[in-house]
Amino acid sequence: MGSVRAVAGVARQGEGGWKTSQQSLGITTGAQSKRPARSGVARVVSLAFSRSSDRSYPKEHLLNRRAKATATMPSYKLTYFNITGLGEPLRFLLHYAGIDFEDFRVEFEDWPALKSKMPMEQIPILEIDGRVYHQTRAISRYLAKKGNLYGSNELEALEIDMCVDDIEDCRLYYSAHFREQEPARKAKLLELAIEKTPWYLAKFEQRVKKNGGYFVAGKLSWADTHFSAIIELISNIAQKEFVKDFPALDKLDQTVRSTPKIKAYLDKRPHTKF
Ligand SMILES: N[C@@H](CCC(=O)N[C@@H](CS)C(=O)NCC(=O)O)C(=O)O
Repeated sequence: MGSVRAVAGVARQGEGGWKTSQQSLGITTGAQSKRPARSGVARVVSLAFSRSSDRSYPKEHLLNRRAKATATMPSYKLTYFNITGLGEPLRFLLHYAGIDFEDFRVEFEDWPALKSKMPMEQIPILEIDGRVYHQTRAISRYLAKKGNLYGSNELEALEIDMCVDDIEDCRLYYSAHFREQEPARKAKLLELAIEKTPWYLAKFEQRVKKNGGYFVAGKLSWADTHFSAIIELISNIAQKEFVKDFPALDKLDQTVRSTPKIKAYLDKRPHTKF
């Protein structure tokens, strides 16, 4: 653990808003996890590594047995980059469900040292009582059940999954652009993503209009929260406010963003480019 230190700018959300703190290393202690869950409260921390020889991600981050043994409420820790990206749909769900969690934000320069410690060498991961879970959509389903955002029956759940996968199909064009290193190909991939997006959004617009203003069954589900998080991401990458051309989607996005717990998070979240 000696190789890890909390950094300046580490932020903690308390009643007075975001506060810097040197205290948190992003490790959930037994004492912390005894605290009863507070609605929609997250601690945001960043991780930095010293330049010493041991640059490993401490085991305590991944498996905190002490926390597990002493917790009265499950402890949740989300690890993702300090951007919206694939972390944001999970942050929306955690806040919406009123789950007290640690919002652990990794700086890009620290990622190489952390990568090999992750189950699939990628993030986001969610630790629940020190156990590590990965894959955004798998975690989302778990959280959506906690927040009652996964439909009222199996067929609604199927429809929600279907919509999320459609949203992901659209996002993947941006992911291809993001991953490409060669400048000309990168620019071409962004062009392609921007060209494809309205086709997806037109389909989504029809669906949302038909379903009473939501993706599925006339009520809020994690398809809606996922959409809102992803449309923000791709709009920022493309520098284009796509939803303005799609009134039903625009309204749905505002509905998601004005749900009290998501709004409270949005009002206080760190400002990031993506
Ligand atoms: N299928 C995974 C994809 C995760 C993923 O693509 N993570 C990216 C960030 S959005 C990542 O870790 N990139 C760094 C890397 O691959 O080294 C999921 O949905 O969680």
